[in-house]
Amino acid sequence: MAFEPSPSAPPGRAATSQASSTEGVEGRRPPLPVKIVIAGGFGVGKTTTVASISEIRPLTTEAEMTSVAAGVDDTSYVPTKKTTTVAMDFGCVTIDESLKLYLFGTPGQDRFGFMWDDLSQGALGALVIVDCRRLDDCYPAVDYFEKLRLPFVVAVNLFDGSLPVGLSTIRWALAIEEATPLVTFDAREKLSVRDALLSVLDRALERARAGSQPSTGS
Ligand SMILES: Nc1nc2c(ncn2[C@@H]2O[C@H](COP(=O)(O)OP(=O)(O)O)[C@@H](O)[C@H]2O)c(=O)[nH]1
Ligand SMILES: [Mg+2]
Repeated sequence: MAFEPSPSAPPGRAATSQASSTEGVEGRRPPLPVKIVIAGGFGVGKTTTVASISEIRPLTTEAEMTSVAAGVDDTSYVPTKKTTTVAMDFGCVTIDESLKLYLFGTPGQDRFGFMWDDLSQGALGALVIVDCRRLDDCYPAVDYFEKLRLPFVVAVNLFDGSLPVGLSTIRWALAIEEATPLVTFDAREKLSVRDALLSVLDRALERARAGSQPSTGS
Protein backbone atom coordinates (compact mmCIF):
# COMPACT_ATOMS: atom_id res chain seq x y z
CA MET A 1 0.00 0.00 0.00
CA ALA A 2 1.39 3.38 -0.99
CA PHE A 3 1.50 6.22 1.52
CA GLU A 4 -0.07 9.62 0.97
CA PRO A 5 2.67 12.16 0.20
CA SER A 6 3.80 13.52 3.54
CA PRO A 7 3.90 17.25 4.31
CA SER A 8 7.54 16.67 5.19
CA ALA A 9 8.25 15.02 1.85
CA PRO A 10 11.29 16.38 0.05
CA PRO A 11 10.37 19.25 -2.26
CA GLY A 12 9.89 18.07 -5.83
CA ARG A 13 8.33 14.70 -5.04
CA ALA A 14 4.80 16.11 -4.99
CA ALA A 15 5.34 17.63 -8.42
CA THR A 16 6.67 14.31 -9.76
CA SER A 17 3.63 12.47 -8.42
CA GLN A 18 1.30 14.96 -10.05
CA ALA A 19 3.04 14.68 -13.40
CA SER A 20 2.97 10.89 -13.41
CA SER A 21 -0.72 10.82 -12.47
CA THR A 22 -1.49 12.51 -15.79
CA GLU A 23 0.42 9.91 -17.77
CA GLY A 24 -2.20 7.19 -17.35
CA VAL A 25 -1.62 3.72 -15.97
CA GLU A 26 0.27 2.39 -19.00
CA GLY A 27 2.58 5.41 -19.23
CA ARG A 28 3.56 5.26 -15.57
CA ARG A 29 7.17 4.74 -14.72
CA PRO A 30 8.03 2.26 -12.00
CA PRO A 31 8.95 3.95 -8.71
CA LEU A 32 12.56 4.99 -8.31
CA PRO A 33 14.33 2.42 -6.08
CA VAL A 34 16.22 3.98 -3.20
CA LYS A 35 18.38 2.10 -0.73
CA ILE A 36 18.34 3.16 2.92
CA VAL A 37 20.50 1.56 5.64
CA ILE A 38 18.97 1.04 9.09
CA ALA A 39 21.83 1.02 11.58
CA GLY A 40 22.56 1.31 15.28
CA GLY A 41 23.78 -0.68 18.25
CA PHE A 42 22.58 -3.97 19.66
CA GLY A 43 18.87 -4.08 20.58
CA VAL A 44 18.01 -0.50 19.61
CA GLY A 45 15.07 -1.57 17.40
CA LYS A 46 16.48 -2.00 13.87
CA THR A 47 14.68 -5.27 13.12
CA THR A 48 11.49 -3.86 14.66
CA THR A 49 11.75 -0.74 12.47
CA VAL A 50 12.06 -2.71 9.23
CA ALA A 51 9.23 -5.07 10.23
CA SER A 52 6.91 -2.18 11.20
CA ILE A 53 6.93 -0.59 7.79
CA SER A 54 7.81 -3.23 5.24
CA GLU A 55 5.06 -3.99 2.75
CA ILE A 56 6.57 -7.39 2.08
CA ARG A 57 7.19 -9.93 4.79
CA PRO A 58 10.61 -8.73 5.92
CA LEU A 59 13.59 -10.93 5.33
CA THR A 60 15.29 -11.35 8.68
CA THR A 61 18.32 -13.33 9.73
CA GLU A 62 17.51 -13.73 13.39
CA ALA A 63 19.36 -16.40 15.31
CA GLU A 64 18.86 -17.52 18.88
CA MET A 65 21.31 -15.75 21.12
CA THR A 66 23.86 -18.21 22.40
CA SER A 67 25.10 -18.30 25.97
CA VAL A 68 28.42 -16.95 24.65
CA ALA A 69 26.67 -13.96 23.01
CA ALA A 70 24.60 -13.41 26.14
CA GLY A 71 27.83 -12.78 27.97
CA VAL A 72 28.93 -10.20 25.38
CA ASP A 73 25.72 -8.43 24.35
CA ASP A 74 24.00 -6.44 27.07
CA THR A 75 20.35 -7.51 27.17
CA SER A 76 19.57 -5.82 30.47
CA TYR A 77 17.60 -3.03 28.72
CA VAL A 78 15.87 -5.40 26.30
CA PRO A 79 15.18 -8.43 28.53
CA THR A 80 12.60 -9.88 26.10
CA LYS A 81 15.21 -10.10 23.35
CA LYS A 82 16.01 -13.74 22.68
CA THR A 83 17.33 -13.51 19.12
CA THR A 84 19.80 -11.31 17.29
CA THR A 85 20.38 -10.30 13.66
CA VAL A 86 23.38 -12.15 12.29
CA ALA A 87 23.45 -10.88 8.69
CA MET A 88 20.83 -8.29 7.78
CA ASP A 89 17.18 -7.33 7.74
CA PHE A 90 15.51 -6.50 4.45
CA GLY A 91 12.19 -4.89 3.69
CA CYS A 92 10.67 -2.40 1.29
CA VAL A 93 8.01 0.27 1.26
CA THR A 94 6.46 2.34 -1.52
CA ILE A 95 6.38 5.99 -0.45
CA ASP A 96 4.39 7.18 -3.48
CA GLU A 97 4.21 6.25 -7.15
CA SER A 98 7.57 7.86 -7.80
CA LEU A 99 9.61 6.37 -4.96
CA LYS A 100 10.16 2.98 -3.34
CA LEU A 101 12.51 2.50 -0.41
CA TYR A 102 14.55 -0.68 0.07
CA LEU A 103 15.57 -1.02 3.69
CA PHE A 104 18.70 -2.86 4.77
CA GLY A 105 19.08 -3.35 8.51
CA THR A 106 22.58 -3.99 9.81
CA PRO A 107 23.61 -6.38 12.56
CA GLY A 108 24.26 -4.20 15.61
CA GLN A 109 27.25 -5.76 17.27
CA ASP A 110 30.77 -4.55 16.63
CA ARG A 111 31.87 -8.06 15.68
CA PHE A 112 29.62 -7.87 12.59
CA GLY A 113 31.03 -4.46 11.62
CA PHE A 114 32.64 -5.89 8.49
CA MET A 115 29.14 -6.20 6.98
CA TRP A 116 28.38 -2.49 7.23
CA ASP A 117 30.56 -1.51 4.25
CA ASP A 118 28.74 -3.98 2.00
CA LEU A 119 25.30 -3.02 3.25
CA SER A 120 26.08 0.69 2.76
CA GLN A 121 27.15 0.31 -0.88
CA GLY A 122 24.89 2.37 -3.14
CA ALA A 123 22.77 3.66 -0.25
CA LEU A 124 21.25 7.13 -0.48
CA GLY A 125 21.26 7.57 3.27
CA ALA A 126 20.98 5.92 6.66
CA LEU A 127 18.75 5.96 9.69
CA VAL A 128 20.87 5.55 12.81
CA ILE A 129 18.69 4.32 15.67
CA VAL A 130 19.61 5.22 19.21
CA ASP A 131 18.44 3.90 22.55
CA CYS A 132 18.93 6.88 24.84
CA ARG A 133 19.38 4.56 27.83
CA ARG A 134 22.54 3.16 26.22
CA LEU A 135 24.21 5.97 24.33
CA ASP A 136 27.62 4.29 24.42
CA ASP A 137 26.36 1.49 22.17
CA CYS A 138 25.14 4.00 19.62
CA TYR A 139 28.26 6.09 19.14
CA PRO A 140 30.02 3.68 16.69
CA ALA A 141 27.14 3.95 14.19
CA VAL A 142 27.15 7.77 14.30
CA ASP A 143 30.91 7.78 13.89
CA TYR A 144 30.76 5.27 11.02
CA PHE A 145 28.34 7.27 8.86
CA GLU A 146 30.07 10.57 9.58
CA LYS A 147 33.34 9.09 8.33
CA LEU A 148 31.60 7.55 5.30
CA ARG A 149 30.06 10.95 4.47
CA LEU A 150 26.73 9.22 3.85
CA PRO A 151 23.77 11.48 4.76
CA PHE A 152 22.06 10.18 7.86
CA VAL A 153 19.50 11.01 10.49
CA VAL A 154 19.76 9.98 14.13
CA ALA A 155 16.44 8.66 15.44
CA VAL A 156 15.95 8.09 19.16
CA ASN A 157 13.65 5.09 19.73
CA LEU A 158 11.31 6.03 22.60
CA PHE A 159 11.34 2.68 24.39
CA ASP A 160 9.44 3.88 27.43
CA GLY A 161 7.40 6.41 25.49
CA SER A 162 9.37 9.28 26.96
CA LEU A 163 12.74 10.90 26.64
CA PRO A 164 14.69 10.86 29.93
CA VAL A 165 17.24 13.39 28.64
CA GLY A 166 16.88 16.27 26.22
CA LEU A 167 17.78 15.95 22.56
CA SER A 168 20.46 18.60 22.93
CA THR A 169 22.14 16.43 25.60
CA ILE A 170 22.01 13.41 23.29
CA ARG A 171 23.44 15.49 20.43
CA TRP A 172 26.27 16.61 22.67
CA ALA A 173 26.94 13.13 24.12
CA LEU A 174 27.10 11.49 20.70
CA ALA A 175 28.95 14.44 19.13
CA ILE A 176 26.37 14.66 16.36
CA GLU A 177 27.11 17.44 13.85
CA GLU A 178 24.69 20.38 13.88
CA ALA A 179 23.54 19.68 10.31
CA THR A 180 22.58 16.09 11.10
CA PRO A 181 18.89 15.85 12.05
CA LEU A 182 18.08 14.30 15.43
CA VAL A 183 14.50 13.06 15.80
CA THR A 184 12.47 10.83 18.11
CA PHE A 185 10.32 7.94 16.93
CA ASP A 186 8.68 4.67 17.93
CA ALA A 187 10.07 1.68 16.06
CA ARG A 188 6.80 -0.21 16.51
CA GLU A 189 4.67 2.47 14.84
CA LYS A 190 4.48 2.40 11.06
CA LEU A 191 3.73 6.11 10.62
CA SER A 192 6.45 7.08 13.06
CA VAL A 193 8.95 4.97 11.09
CA ARG A 194 7.70 6.52 7.85
CA ASP A 195 8.36 10.03 9.16
CA ALA A 196 11.85 9.05 10.29
CA LEU A 197 12.58 7.61 6.83
CA LEU A 198 11.25 10.73 5.13
CA SER A 199 13.64 12.80 7.20
CA VAL A 200 16.49 10.66 5.79
CA LEU A 201 15.29 11.50 2.26
CA ASP A 202 15.10 15.19 3.18
CA ARG A 203 18.64 15.09 4.53
CA ALA A 204 19.99 13.29 1.45
CA LEU A 205 18.33 15.83 -0.83
CA GLU A 206 19.73 18.69 1.23
CA ARG A 207 23.23 17.23 1.00
CA ALA A 208 22.92 16.62 -2.74
CA ARG A 209 21.81 20.21 -3.24
CA ALA A 210 24.75 21.42 -1.20
CA GLY A 211 26.95 19.59 -3.70
CA SER A 212 28.41 17.11 -1.22
CA GLN A 213 27.82 13.66 -2.63
CA PRO A 214 28.19 10.51 -0.48
CA SER A 215 31.30 8.50 -1.20
CA THR A 216 29.29 5.29 -1.58
CA GLY A 217 26.94 6.71 -4.20
CA SER A 218 26.15 4.42 -7.09
N1 LIG B 1 8.93 -1.07 24.40
C1 LIG B 1 9.54 -1.04 23.22
N2 LIG B 1 10.21 -2.14 22.83
C2 LIG B 1 10.84 -2.11 21.64
C3 LIG B 1 10.82 -0.97 20.79
N3 LIG B 1 11.57 -1.22 19.68
C4 LIG B 1 12.03 -2.48 19.84
N4 LIG B 1 11.59 -3.02 21.00
C5 LIG B 1 11.91 -4.35 21.55
O1 LIG B 1 13.29 -4.33 21.84
C6 LIG B 1 13.90 -5.56 21.50
C7 LIG B 1 15.04 -5.32 20.52
O2 LIG B 1 14.50 -4.88 19.27
P1 LIG B 1 15.16 -5.34 17.89
O3 LIG B 1 14.32 -4.72 16.81
O4 LIG B 1 15.36 -6.83 17.84
O5 LIG B 1 16.57 -4.64 17.98
P2 LIG B 1 17.84 -4.73 16.98
O6 LIG B 1 18.85 -5.57 17.68
O7 LIG B 1 18.29 -3.32 16.84
O8 LIG B 1 17.37 -5.32 15.68
C8 LIG B 1 12.81 -6.44 20.93
O9 LIG B 1 12.37 -7.29 21.96
C9 LIG B 1 11.72 -5.45 20.53
O10 LIG B 1 10.43 -6.03 20.61
C10 LIG B 1 10.08 0.20 21.24
O11 LIG B 1 10.00 1.23 20.57
N5 LIG B 1 9.48 0.09 22.47
MG1 LIG C 1 18.10 -6.99 14.70
